Amino acid sequence: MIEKINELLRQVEEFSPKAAAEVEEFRIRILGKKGELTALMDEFKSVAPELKRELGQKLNALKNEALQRINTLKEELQNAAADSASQVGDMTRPGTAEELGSRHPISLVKNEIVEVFARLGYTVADGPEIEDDQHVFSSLNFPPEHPARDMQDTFFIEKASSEPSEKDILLRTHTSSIQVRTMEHQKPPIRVICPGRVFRNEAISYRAHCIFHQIEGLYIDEGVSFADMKQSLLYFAKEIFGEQAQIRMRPSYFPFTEPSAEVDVSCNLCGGKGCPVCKGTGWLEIMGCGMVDPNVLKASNIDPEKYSGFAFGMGIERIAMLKYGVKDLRLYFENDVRFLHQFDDAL
Ligand code: 2NL
Repeated sequence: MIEKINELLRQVEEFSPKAAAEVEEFRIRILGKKGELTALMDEFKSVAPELKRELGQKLNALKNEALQRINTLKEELQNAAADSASQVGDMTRPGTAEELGSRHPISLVKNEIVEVFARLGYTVADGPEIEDDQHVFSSLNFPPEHPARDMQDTFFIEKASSEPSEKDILLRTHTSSIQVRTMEHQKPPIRVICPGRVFRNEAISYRAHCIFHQIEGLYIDEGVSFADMKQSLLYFAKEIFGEQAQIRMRPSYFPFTEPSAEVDVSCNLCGGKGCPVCKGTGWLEIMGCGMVDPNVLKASNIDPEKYSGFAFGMGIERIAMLKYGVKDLRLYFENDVRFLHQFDDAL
């Protein structure tokens, strides 16, 4: 009898049906009124008393194992059938909703800035990230010995020699190269706004990154003045930082503009009284600007006797930091959804 029990146990363990109907057949064959286990139970009644204990335990174990295996197999096969039916079947079942993403804060701020200048008649221009020496440095009046042309500051893709060369191929370090290309292909009046990624060989920290985003603007026509620039940039500051915003200009230097200035906006946290964000000054630096240097116009075949213009440039990360209180630049590049979802409603 013990062999019969072991043989049945083996059958139960090895049973691997393909359909629920096979399981029911198996159940009847083993556990049914005329089933094999039922027959063993009858046989058990007449075994010798000294064997009853051991055989009784074995029989019970077999019965439990058979019941459990049959129930799990039934359930598994029914679920599988339901799954495959639902894949092709009921088209009216509600779908699973995909989680919505949100716009990156850099894109939000870029779009906002572009829209402000679009209202002043600027159109967006684009250009390559991989550039040549001419469009990034030479045409912008950078002297050959300027530190920005150094290997230490710029990512070169092809460098002809240790000296600056017309043949050098590099990652653009500012989006001014887009404006140079615009001046080459378009006659004044020119009014373009140029957003894009720029690349500088810097150690990464909370305040510096090797990739960041800039927006530059360029306006060239007959009789464009410093006063025009100041009024345009004041309008920009009020649109981005609020109607109460004031600007001030401090003298500065860029190779491509003369005169040049840094633009500060009144601190919107303390209203100009002085706080930790503006380091007690009441002012925050937001961009650089200036009147386009005659050498830059000449390099792109625009007559500096006839035309004048102004240009400005700002870091999008910096504007977004001031607008949203972001304290660490690296957050923009890590794409942690806990950071990104804070801008869900900023659309
Ligand atoms: C800054 C300063 C500036 C410009 C960018 C420019 C472009 C051309 C000609 C003349 Cl094609 N100037 N761009 C002018 C002044 C400042 O950027 O601090 N940017 C983050």
